Amino acid sequence: MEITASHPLALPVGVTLDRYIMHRQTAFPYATGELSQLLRDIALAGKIIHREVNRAGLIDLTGGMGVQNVQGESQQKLDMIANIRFSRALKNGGEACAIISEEDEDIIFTGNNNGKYVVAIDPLDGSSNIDVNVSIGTIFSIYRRVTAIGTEPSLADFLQGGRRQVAAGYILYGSSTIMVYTTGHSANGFTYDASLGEFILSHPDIHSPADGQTYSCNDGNLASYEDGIREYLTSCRQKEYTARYIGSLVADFHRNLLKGGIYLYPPTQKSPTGKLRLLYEAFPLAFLAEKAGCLATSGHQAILDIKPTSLHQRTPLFIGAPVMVENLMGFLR
Ligand code: AFP
Repeated sequence: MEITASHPLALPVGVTLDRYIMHRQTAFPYATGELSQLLRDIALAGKIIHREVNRAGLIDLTGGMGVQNVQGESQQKLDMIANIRFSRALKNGGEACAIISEEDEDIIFTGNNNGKYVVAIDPLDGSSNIDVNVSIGTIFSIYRRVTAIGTEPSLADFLQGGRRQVAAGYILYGSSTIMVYTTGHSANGFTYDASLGEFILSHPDIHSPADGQTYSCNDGNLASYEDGIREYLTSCRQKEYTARYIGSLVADFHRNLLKGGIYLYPPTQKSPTGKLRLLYEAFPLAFLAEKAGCLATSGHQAILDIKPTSLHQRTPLFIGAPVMVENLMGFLR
């Protein structure tokens, strides 16, 4: 059989996430493999969520639970399922000693007090989009614990500050499922091939465009934005930029990361300190963004420089192409 250049067999399957993680691990002589295993546990839970999201409408997984989470937001069935899947994967994996999740008020102790890491996670972000087949995502952030190994982890393990993250990333369940993460070096994306059950390296060493012409914010909140933000948005319109807002942070962020753009969630009257959560939304995306050449700010300081004081703390967030973020900063007083 002749295998031409366009024949499917001519295309290599590529590097799997497992192989990539193993390869990266060998680049660090003292790495013991625990962080690698933790990333694999997260990817495994991501595959399970991919499956649940894809059949949600068929097995009655859409719709609300009729209860609110700790944020006062209505909890969807898939929110709860994703929370259980990730908590279970991290508990069973054995590397994480504690977890915080958007869905739980307090620290979840995994019982693995010998684990070196803690994980902050938003198991399913953008969940108001679940019922209408719009992209949603998981966001995660990993720290090496500061409390002694073998003891019970504490709040201090989670309030270290964004620059102390050892890995962070997201899984976007969109037109395809993709996991993008960094361990503090490059940012890399792995697209899920469901037929193989593998994440395959599809976006190596992501470098985001320095500038862009897309802005993403909830225009319905315009009246309650501060003047500087309104003026910035007016300038975007005058320049005939494109407005794109999915209402799923991961999806909006991912698009802007690849194509160039800015995502804005400023303070509003309803959410005067911002809506998004610092530990499991802003910190991980800011960490990843900086590795890909983007900027992330609260309007007053770099997101990664914010000193966290509580688990579910909120922050305003302006994140994306550096030229656009700097331009926006010029409008803030
Ligand atoms: P949900 O998970 O409640 O849908 O919130 C999603 C989110 O945290 C983030 O993903 C969106 O960008 C943002 O909130 C959307 O908020 P608005 O609906 O206020 O624009």
